[in-house]
Amino acid sequence: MTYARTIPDRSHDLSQPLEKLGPDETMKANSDQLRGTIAKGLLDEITSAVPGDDIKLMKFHGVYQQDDRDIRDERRRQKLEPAYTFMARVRLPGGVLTPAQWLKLDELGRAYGGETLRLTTRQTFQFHRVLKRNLRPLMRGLHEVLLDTRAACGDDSRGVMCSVNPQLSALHAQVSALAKQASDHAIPKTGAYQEIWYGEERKSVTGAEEPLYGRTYMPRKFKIGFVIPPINDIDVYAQDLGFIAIIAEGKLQGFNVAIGGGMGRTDQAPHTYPRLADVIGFIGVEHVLATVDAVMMVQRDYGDRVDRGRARFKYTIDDKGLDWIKTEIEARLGFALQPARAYEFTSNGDQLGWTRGEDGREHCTLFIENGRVINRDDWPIMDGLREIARVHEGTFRVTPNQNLVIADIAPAARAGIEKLIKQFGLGRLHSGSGLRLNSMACVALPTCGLAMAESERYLPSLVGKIEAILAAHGLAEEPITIRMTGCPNGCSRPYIAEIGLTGRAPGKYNLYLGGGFHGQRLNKMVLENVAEPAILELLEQVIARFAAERLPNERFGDFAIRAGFVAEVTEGRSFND
Ligand code: SRM
Ligand code: SF4
Repeated sequence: MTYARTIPDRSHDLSQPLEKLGPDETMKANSDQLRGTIAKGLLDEITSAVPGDDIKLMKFHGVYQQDDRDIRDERRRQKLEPAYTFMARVRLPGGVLTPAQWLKLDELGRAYGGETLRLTTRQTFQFHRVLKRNLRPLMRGLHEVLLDTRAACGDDSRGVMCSVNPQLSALHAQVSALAKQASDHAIPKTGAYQEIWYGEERKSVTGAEEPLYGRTYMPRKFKIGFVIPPINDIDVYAQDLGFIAIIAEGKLQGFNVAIGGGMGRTDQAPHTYPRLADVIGFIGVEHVLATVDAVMMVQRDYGDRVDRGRARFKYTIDDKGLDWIKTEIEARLGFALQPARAYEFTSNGDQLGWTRGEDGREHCTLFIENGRVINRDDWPIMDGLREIARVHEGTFRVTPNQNLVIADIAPAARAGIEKLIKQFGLGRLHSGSGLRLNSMACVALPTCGLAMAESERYLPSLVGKIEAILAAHGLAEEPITIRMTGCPNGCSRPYIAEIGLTGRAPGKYNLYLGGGFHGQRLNKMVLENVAEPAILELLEQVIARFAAERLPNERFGDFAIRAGFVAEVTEGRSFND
């Protein structure tokens, strides 16, 4: 698809003077298009941290400064600076990568990332515990295999998601190519990244260095995703801008456009809330990039630049009104959206195990619990995947549920891959219960600076206890979505799970029930700030009644509402407070 940006840049014409906006706006505007003093700070050997605003600016480069929270207090007692390291997030539109790229990620993870890789809920990889001095070698290593970390974080267009959908080979190729194009199109264009990380000379540019973003970039992060029904694996209603593929007679007709999804909220701040996206119309395939521009420009121009807590697109839409926003988008597009077309979702999970695409190629989706790729004592997951990457001739796809598809396997090569899966025990990964196979946890402690409670390190054991209850009621195989986070920010999209848990304090969680099985309905809080015994006690009651009273094919989340465990949940948008 070719598309030339023609819409005039308005970003320097902010609605208010810079000094009246939030401090982050001044920081961005004064950063010399994301350069700041990052290059200098990387060379300072006195501290393992970077100074001041560079911490925030580095996010636009996909890098977060963190410290090991497990030893934070001990270091403070010893009067040592915190154990600073960095998280680096790869930009991987649609989660597709080659075996050569896998091997490089594996090598870099072993060398600089604590011998582990983390698959994320937006289909990419994170390296944790990278020392400051290793950041440049890491970035250059990624560059060798045409990967980067640009805009993986920051107030810009984040990692663009795309359904993995192994069976629909041709459609997947078409839509995932669009996701890649959208990502390349929407990320910042500043040369800062190449200068800082690859050591390139600054190039002179004619005109604005950032035609779309100007000096102040977006008011907040902006998330785009493409979904191919019937599997809503990307949770399209959680995206700021979602494209829902409309297929007729096996051909891509275009996309329904959904706007205004988002998960983040703050406890006891009812003006912050998760929100599901609204479908506002249909566009042809040729209008995808123009729609990306139009929607981003509306948010760029009208998003809240004073209060970051209200700066996501969902709040702009609620403050201005959906019709008003739609009119603004259409004005920038220069045409009216067509009426939305019919589509249907059936689930938001992954189809695990082997599937065959319409072109005869084989695909194997492996369950990777909470996306953690690591060698455990008796279970060398990282080694196993490296061996597969050494012989595999297709691609890998990271799924939005933190799982991994070994994709595009020629039928003759299947036996070899199966042998390796068996040899390294990777098949063990998908022998779990229906609950475990539909579980997701965010990273949380010890690296996430915002975590209030454990998530990735705790969910597997909690799931084990719920599994025992399910098994006692004959429901071990029942697919139920459960998602946990260490704080209310919602990184594992817990507010659309059938069972959602968000951390409040060490060992304490809010429990949510009633989310829709295909991501169509927000759940509702049923217990606030409680520990494991209370969580298990309530779940025992709901599960026992579900086993006894469910209707044919009734989902756990639907039952929790019908049985009255969850009050007042409406289809579509609903708020938790
Ligand atoms: Fe997230 C911040 C991890 C997906 C909502 N998220 C963070 C940070 C960077 C913490 C920070 O700001 O210091 C976490 C880093 C932890 C660590 O140590 O690695 C973090 N988010 C993650 C990941 C790795 C979770 C995971 O276990 O997979 C996911 C990486 C995605 C990626 O590859 O790009 C991740 N985060 C999400 C999602 C899910 C999604 O996008 O589909 C959401 C909810 C959707 C949304 O944005 O509304 C999400 N993360 C947040 C928020 C709340 C934003 C808000 O609007 O309020 C924050 C906090 C913030 O931005 O201020 C946050
Ligand atoms: Fe950290 Fe909270 Fe996101 Fe979990 S949900 S990774 S604790 S910001």
